[in-house]
Amino acid sequence: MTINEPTLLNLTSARYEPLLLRHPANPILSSKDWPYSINSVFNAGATLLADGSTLLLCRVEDRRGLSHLCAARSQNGVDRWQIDSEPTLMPSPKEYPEEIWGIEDPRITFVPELQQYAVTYTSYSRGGPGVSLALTKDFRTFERYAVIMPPDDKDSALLPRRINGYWALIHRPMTTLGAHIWISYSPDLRHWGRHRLMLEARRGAWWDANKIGLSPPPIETSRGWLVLYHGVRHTPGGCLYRLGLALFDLENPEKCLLRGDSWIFGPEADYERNGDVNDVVFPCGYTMNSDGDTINLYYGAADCSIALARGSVRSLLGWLDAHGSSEQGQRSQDL
Ligand code: BMA
Repeated sequence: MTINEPTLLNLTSARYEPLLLRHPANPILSSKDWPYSINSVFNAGATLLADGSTLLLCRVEDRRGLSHLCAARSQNGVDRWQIDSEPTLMPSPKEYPEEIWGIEDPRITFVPELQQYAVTYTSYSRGGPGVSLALTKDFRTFERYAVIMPPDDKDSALLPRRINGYWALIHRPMTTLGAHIWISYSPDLRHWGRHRLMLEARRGAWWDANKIGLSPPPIETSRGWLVLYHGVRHTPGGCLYRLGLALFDLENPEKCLLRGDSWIFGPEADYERNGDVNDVVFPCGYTMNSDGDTINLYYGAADCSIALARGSVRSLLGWLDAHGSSEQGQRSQDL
């Protein structure tokens, strides 16, 4: 037996090197930190601002059950959060009827060409969740593009630059094929087409069977777009949300180069296992340290709080080299 041969022993999670390390201050934000009365705060988009501070655009659920977005800013991305004293982006169902049941799960992409941040979020309409887009320079005023992907669709992020002249949006429509990750292209951020399947949920007993979705926006590396995605395992005890890894071609992002077989991060800590929805880790954003390698992953824990885990892009890529395969990724191209 060589050291690289997979064995039952190294398939047990206890023997895996942890790739994402939980911050000791977790959870870093919860309802008790909020300047106004809320039910819960979770699933936050994240970005670094021009001054180097961290901005989280948090999903806040009020006590009606409807969500809005609220910005929290911190110098170190860990504590001393300055939270907007009132909601930063509220659903506006009069102008945007698709937001009647709230707005959720934002992902933030800084777009150098526009010198603006693109925020994609779920708008919860009578017809189900859809994908909406807004642009902002400062997270105080927003230019809303309204729904860009009709229901049932969510888990979306814009790539930071055009691919062959077109903007590219990753998203997760529900189709008769299942809940898979797709990519679509647009010349102007308003008209979308050339829809392609990017990564499909596996079937049967797999951890990512039946339902997957993009987690934070893809991480651009010299080897490709590194994608953290969530897989949802339906069990008799409820759903289990865990994270996996895949790598996509830089100039042809619908082409999966590598996909890991095992999940790399799942609910373990008490604040991830118990909450409004048990057993959920749900990252919507990350920031990159100045070393160009350390990522700070911000994730919703059990639909109740926001937590932070740190990892290294180099280690994530190394793990994919050791544990990923190109066949699993390639299969979705065959459909
Ligand atoms: C998903 C999304 C997330 C949520 C998760 C667990 O479908 O709606 O907002 O955190 O379910 O409830």
